[in-house]
Amino acid sequence: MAIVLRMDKDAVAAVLAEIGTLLELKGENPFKTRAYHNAARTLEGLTEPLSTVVAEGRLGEVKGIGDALKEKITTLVTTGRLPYYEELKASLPPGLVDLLQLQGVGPKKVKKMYDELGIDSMESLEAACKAGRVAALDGFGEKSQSKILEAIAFRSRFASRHRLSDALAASEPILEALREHPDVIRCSTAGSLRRSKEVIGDIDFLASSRNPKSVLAYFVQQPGVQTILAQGDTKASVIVGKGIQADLRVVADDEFASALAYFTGSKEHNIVMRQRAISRGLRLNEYGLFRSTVETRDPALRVYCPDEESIFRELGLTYIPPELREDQGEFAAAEGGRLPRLVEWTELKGSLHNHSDWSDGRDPIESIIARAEELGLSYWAITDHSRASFQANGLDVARLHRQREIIRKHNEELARQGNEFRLLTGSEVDILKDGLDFPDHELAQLDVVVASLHVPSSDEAENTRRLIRAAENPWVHIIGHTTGRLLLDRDAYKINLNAVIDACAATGTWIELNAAPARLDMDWRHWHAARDKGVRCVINCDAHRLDHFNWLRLGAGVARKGWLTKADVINTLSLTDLRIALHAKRKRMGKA
Ligand code: DGT
Ligand code: CA
Ligand code: CA
Ligand code: ZN
Repeated sequence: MAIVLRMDKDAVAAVLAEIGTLLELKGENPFKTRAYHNAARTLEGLTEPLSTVVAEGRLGEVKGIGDALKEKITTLVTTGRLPYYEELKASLPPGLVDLLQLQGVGPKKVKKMYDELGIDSMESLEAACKAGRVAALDGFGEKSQSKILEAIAFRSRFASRHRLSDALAASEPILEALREHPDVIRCSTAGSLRRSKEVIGDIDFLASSRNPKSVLAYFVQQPGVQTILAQGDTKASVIVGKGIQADLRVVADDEFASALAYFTGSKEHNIVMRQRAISRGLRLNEYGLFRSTVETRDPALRVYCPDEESIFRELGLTYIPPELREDQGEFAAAEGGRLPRLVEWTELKGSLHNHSDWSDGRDPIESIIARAEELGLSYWAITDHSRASFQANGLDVARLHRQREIIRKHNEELARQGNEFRLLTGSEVDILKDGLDFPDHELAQLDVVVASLHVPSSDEAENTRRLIRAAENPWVHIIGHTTGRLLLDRDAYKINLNAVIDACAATGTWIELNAAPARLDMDWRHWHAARDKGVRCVINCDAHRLDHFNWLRLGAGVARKGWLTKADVINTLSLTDLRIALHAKRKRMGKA
């Protein structure tokens, strides 16, 4: 039987997980709700296409999928719909599920607040908290009421902010489409997206054309556009991707360079640019650079600037890459011709912190090799979790040994084929309260050791002490996701970052720039200073599945924002030089 796939496994998994949640909100028995959540996870981990499994009638053989689930999954896959789910969803107020996004608010609490106080939305929850009615509920109290209010405030602070990766994913197809339009002369993204900010408010596009109307009409019809907010003669605003606003401005081509500089910002950078113009008897605005002592856009006064480079040159500066335009020292450097040549993502040769299906990664080592080769990388470290991360299926010593042996065999096979790509063995070893999760003699056997703090204390001094101790361990190469932040979700844990940076500088321990879109940790704001202290950076994917390999590019954008050059980034080294670098700390500490 050939079947038409109406829904892929991730979409089906999302529906099953939502059914589980809806059932929890209804107070269904935990066995039933858990069955849906488990099935969702099982599907996510499936290594062959779901359509094949369904078509060959093998769904019932998948662990944890009984008859009821089998029928529902088949319906979803073949029709793209499930009446049971739709009815279930309709039987509850739509705002109820939103409440689960609040930290510390689970289905039990939501159900109780709904049953007893009729709370069915963020608004009614906030009102009830402010009136003290939530505190009065059995099992809640003043403390959990004020926690809920804090969580609501936290969430609204981020409602109109988006992760860079989501903004890039939404903007790239639109930019491609604009490039192809015959009426578009030049186009670019601008704003915080072009500056590679880790979190952005809205997407800014700029295009030049003699026919702005046709370009704007084309823009608002792009497949990614969900809503048109406004459409004028030179500007349109739409909603794209995961609810992100995007603006397109269309200008005449001789205004393109100044408009691009202006709308790229940042505001702080623009203010200095404008002052530099004024101090030279010029005026700089979004329409151009003008020989004038008053505000103008008179074409007769225009200083010919076909590109951004020429604007900077007129103002006595070398070209400042967009990532550096934050008024954080770029002017002094550009004046003296001392701007660094920033690292390019194509210079990266691999990633030194990644997971496989031995711990909580999705893919087997064979697929990881194939993907890395396909991308033309030189090396890829497998650093699965250590045993303390039991929820992530962390490896104990016996499994670590077995994995090391298997990787060694893969490398032998690669060598036999004359292939120069190599896997590196490793571990993302947990930093525990009193040391690392593996003894030194185990770490000593590994090519790459990343040490990460996954369960921090609430005490800053304690966390700082633990990280410094990890840096002082001769076998640890890299401190992983240094602050533990999750962008728009969880703040960094308490830590004296300067003290950790100093310890890394003193011991020759590298700091990771974790390129996962939610992390981008350590933050770009600290890299310039860390680099000056002698700390080197490793841009790591922390990949848990094959599509995470693309994060190298995201990480490089943020590294550029931290002023880093090729020489500052360890994983631009060739495999031979990397091996030497991996030995350097151990050698220095008299261990190798
Ligand atoms: P976002 O969208 O909040 O992540 O940040 P941006 O930087 O993209 O800001 P946005 O979209 O409000 O404006 C884009 C650029 O336009 C901004 O980086 C600088 C420029 N700009 C906007 N408003 C002003 C302003 O009032 N003064 C100056 N000097 N520049 C401005
Ligand atoms: Ca913007
Ligand atoms: Ca904007
Ligand atoms: Zn980790």
